[in-house]
This record gives sequence, structure tokens and C-alpha cells, in this order.
Amino acid sequence: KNVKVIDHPLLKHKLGYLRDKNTYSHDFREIVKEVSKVLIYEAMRDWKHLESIAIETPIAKAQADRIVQPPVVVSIMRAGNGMLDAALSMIPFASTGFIGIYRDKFIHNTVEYYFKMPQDIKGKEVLLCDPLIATADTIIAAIDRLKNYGVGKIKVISILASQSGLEKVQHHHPDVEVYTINIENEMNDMGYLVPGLGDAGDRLFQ
Ligand code: HSX
Repeated sequence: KNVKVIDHPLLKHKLGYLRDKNTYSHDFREIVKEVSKVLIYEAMRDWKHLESIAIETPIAKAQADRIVQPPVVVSIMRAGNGMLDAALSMIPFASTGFIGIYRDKFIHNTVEYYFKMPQDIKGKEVLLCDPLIATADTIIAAIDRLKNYGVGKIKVISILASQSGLEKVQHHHPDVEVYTINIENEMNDMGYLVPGLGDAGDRLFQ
């Protein structure tokens, strides 16, 4: 129930281009931004922190809603950076954090090489961006780290996620919601999603 698959014909259409190996970086980057905006939009759907402020339209005085206590957008580098512009364009007043982490093939563990959060993230909601969840080791390690800082609710924004990876996330972090476009049933020996879209970082940044 904490996995939200955002099912929409336009997203399906765009996902086809992301999967296609003949879609090169420039277009791939643009489409990642487009689908990320939709995922962020859905992840913010239940946002409760709105305040009403007085404004004037060209015609009359009016009340307008403003989001308060904005979330922290966190990118898991490097592929998450491809989603960051989209997230910040949707929530321009959000603060941003970065986690550099990768799954090391040789030591069979995740390695963190960078961790930089804005000040005072305690209790703040986090939108954690990484285009892919395969084994889920990366995302789980990132969630573990964020929870050590006492952040509020964590929502993961991911373009594709494996069924087994999602189960693992739910097992370790049942309170975390995942927003994705499609669940992939298979993974190969290298830990790539099948059919997937390849290595998101490479396809974004070549
Ligand atoms: C890719 O591998 C993605 O961007 C993620 O950071 C990671 C997903 O793999 P896994 O840890 O879920 O197996 O570079």
C-alpha cells in the first residue's frame, strides 16, 4: 500500500522513450525531468501544510494558498541529480540534500562517499530521488542514513523499481512511500532491471 504506481498514458508513452537505447542523453534527460515532475506532483498530493494569505488579483482582493514547511529534496548521486531540477522547479522553495552512495560489486556492500544535508532537517519531510531501485541496497542505505538525522516522513521518487527491491524497502522501512511509474519483475545477474532502461547515470550524463 505504500507503493504508488502512477499509471498514466503519457507516462507510459514517455517511459517507452526512456527504455529505448536509441534515445540519447539530451532527450533522455528531458524526459527524466518531465516524468519526475509528475511523480513529485503525486508525492505532494497529500501535503497538509498550506496557509492562506491575502493577495489581490487584478480584479479583487482574494485569499491564496501557500505551501509552508516545504520538504527537503534529496538526490542520490549521480542519477538522482537528473531528477533534481524537475523537483526544484515544482517546489522552488524546497531545500536540497545530496547523498553520494553506490553499491560496490567487489565488497558486496554500499559505499557512501558524500553526505550533505541542509541545516536542521529534523522532522522535515524528505523527497528522496533516484531513478532506479534494483536490489534496493542503495535506497535502503540512504533511508537508514536520513533516519539517523531524525527526518520526518520519507517519500522515494523513482522511475522504475523492481518487485523484489520494493518488498525489501517495505520490509526494512514500512513507513516509507515509494512513487514510481512501473514495477519491473526481473533483474539480471549484474543487478540491472529487465527490461529496465540501462544505467540511468550513464544514460543521463554519458
Ligand atoms: C543505479 O543503481 C541507481 O541510480 C541507483 O542508485 C542504484 C540502484 O541499484 P540498487 O542498489 O537498488 O541495486 O545507479
